[in-house]
This record gives sequence, structure tokens and C-alpha cells, in this order.
Amino acid sequence: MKNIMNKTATVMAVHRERYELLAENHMFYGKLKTADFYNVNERVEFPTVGDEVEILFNETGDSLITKVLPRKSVFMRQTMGLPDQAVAANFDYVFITMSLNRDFHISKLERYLTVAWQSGGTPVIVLTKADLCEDRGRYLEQIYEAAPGVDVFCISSLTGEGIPEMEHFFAEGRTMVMLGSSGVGKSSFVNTLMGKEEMATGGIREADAQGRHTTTHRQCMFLPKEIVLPSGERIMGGGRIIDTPGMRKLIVSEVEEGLKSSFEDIEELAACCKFSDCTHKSEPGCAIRRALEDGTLSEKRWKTYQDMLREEAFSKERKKAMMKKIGKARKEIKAKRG
Ligand SMILES: Nc1nc2c(ncn2[C@@H]2O[C@H](COP(=O)(O)OP(=O)(O)OP(=O)(O)O)[C@@H](O)[C@H]2O)c(=O)[nH]1
Ligand SMILES: [Mg+2]
Ligand SMILES: [Zn+2]
Repeated sequence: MKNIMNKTATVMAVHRERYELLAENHMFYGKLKTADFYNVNERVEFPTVGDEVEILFNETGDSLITKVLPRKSVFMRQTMGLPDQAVAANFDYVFITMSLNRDFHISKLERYLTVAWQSGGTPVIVLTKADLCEDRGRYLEQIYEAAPGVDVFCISSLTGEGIPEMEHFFAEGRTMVMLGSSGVGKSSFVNTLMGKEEMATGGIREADAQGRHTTTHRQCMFLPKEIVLPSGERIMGGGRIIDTPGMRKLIVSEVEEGLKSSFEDIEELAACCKFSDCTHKSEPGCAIRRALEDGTLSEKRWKTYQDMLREEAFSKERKKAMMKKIGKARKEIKAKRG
């Protein structure tokens, strides 16, 4: 049997039930081939932005997406009561975006780092709104402690300050995904690179510095080959950037691997405890206790690490309960079918 319509395409945007696809420099729309994606007996990945998919190309209407090809990286989000959702895929860098003003929380950064390390991409910290910040030193100090070895950039999307230092990320063949809370300036950064208002941006509510969730869908864009910054300075582009909506709350799931990378220092310390099953409470020869006492490890960082472990345990329990429910539902459907 031959099918000359078989192609692969890249998912550039996800709308409610439609996917914006790109193949051979041609933009078109696709839908899921329902039978392939909603078969209750199989667990399949739903396409997300950045995915490479197999399609049945249709010249006159929506093409049919039949399969998601293996991903080199993926960033997952957990939504209460629903299976994990892939936010974006196949990126090289995760731009963890935080603003250099009131919204700055180091514990948030630690969570984002965990998710980034776990995704398979390389985290890069992008501190926005540098034009609004008088004293970035105190932020940077905390960041260097929380994210040793991770690149940090202070930028302003308004003036373009700090962006030329990031030029090497924007090169052709590279893909980056924006990650960060609502209102930190992810879309503004994208727009400055694109040289136009590609994504809508929004104000933030002054009272609580909480974003309004301006971006509601995920979009992948090609940067111009030459990026012109607000100052008129030109840098090289050509790569791809994925904008995402701000995450109100990032629930970390199955973070073990990510934990090891962003809390490597703690893992290493724990490995030096006298007892391999040390609970780090009152055992003799506990390297964690010692580090806490002499200040090598800050109480705050230790607490964040513990919170993360707790959250992970909770999330695993919830997942188990959910899988049980789904399993039961599947059995019922099978039984009905006879
Ligand atoms: N002064 C200044 N304001 C900025 C900068 N970047 C963003 N803003 C402002 O911050 C607000 C939020 O920016 P957005 O780009 O919409 O934020 P976002 O992260 O995309 O938010 P969501 O789409 O809700 O996740 C807007 O009012 C922007 O004008 C900056 O570098 N300097
Ligand atoms: Mg946005
Ligand atoms: Zn110990």
C-alpha cells in the first residue's frame, strides 16, 4: 500500500483543537486523527509546540496528525486532576525568566530550574526589566548561590540592554523556550527579538505585581536572520523561540533527575553522611547538619529542597490514584464492548 501524502511537519502553535503546522516552508492547519489519539487502550503523546509530527497531508482542508515523533526535550506541566500536559518540545535552551523587581522569589527560581534540568534542555536565567532595577547585586547574589554554573543575563526589553550578550543562543538551528510567571516580560522579550509586536503583552496589576495572563497559547516563531535591537544595534538571529503562558503554579512531578542537577551540592553533602540512610536530623556524622552549622549550606536552601521532596511525594501519590481511576474506567469500557 502506498501513501504519497505521508509527511512530517513541525507544530508551530496549538490552538483549541487545531494545530498550526509547518513543512517545507509552508504553513497549514492540522487536526488529530482521532482514532489514533483517543484509543483508550493506548497511552499516546499528544502533540505540543515544537513537536515533529507525522501527518497525512490534505491540500484542501485540515491535514491529519497521525503520530508524534520522539522528542529530544520536553517540558511538562501538571494540571489538577488531568494527565500531565506537554507545554513545549524539542528545544535546546529553557529561558527561565524572572523580573528584577517585586516579583522576585528565589524559591520560584529553584522550582523552574528543576523543571528545566528535567526537561532535557539547558537552563539559562534571564532577568528582565533591568531598566526598572536600581540594585541588581542583591538579586544576583541569591541567584549565584541557588544556581551555580547556570548562565545569568540581566536584560531590558525596553532598551535592549544585555541582549547582545545572549547572541549565541539565537543562532539558526537553535530553539529556546520561555518559562516564567505571568507578567515577567516573556512576550516583551520575544517581541524585542522579533522586532515587532508578534505576541500581545499586558500590564500587570500594580497592587500585587501579579500578571494578568496575557499570553494564552503557545507559539513557536523563527527569529529574524538579523535582529535589530531598540538601540539600533544588530545581532545575528535565525533560531526559533517558543513563547508560553505564565504558569500560575508549577507543580513539579517526578523531579528526581532534575533535583539531582539543581541541588547537586546537597546531594553531594548527603553522600558524605556517616550513615547511608541518614535522615539529617540528629545522627552523628551528618554532613548536612555540619554544613548548616558552619553556614556552607543555608537553612533556606535546605528548606526549599525538603519542600520539593515533599511536593514530589505528594504528586506521586496523586498520580497513582489517578492512574488507578483511569485503569478502572478502561476496564469498564472494555467490559461494555464485550
Ligand atoms: N520597563 C520594562 N517593562 C517591561 C519589560 N519587559 C516587560 N515589561 C512590561 O511588563 C508587562 C508584562 O509583560 P509581558 O511581556 O506581557 O509579560 P509575560 O511574561 O509575557 O506575561 P504572560 O503572557 O501573562 O505570561 C508589560 O506591561 C510590559 O510592558 C522591560 O524590560 N522593561
Ligand atoms: Mg506573554
Ligand atoms: Zn545526614
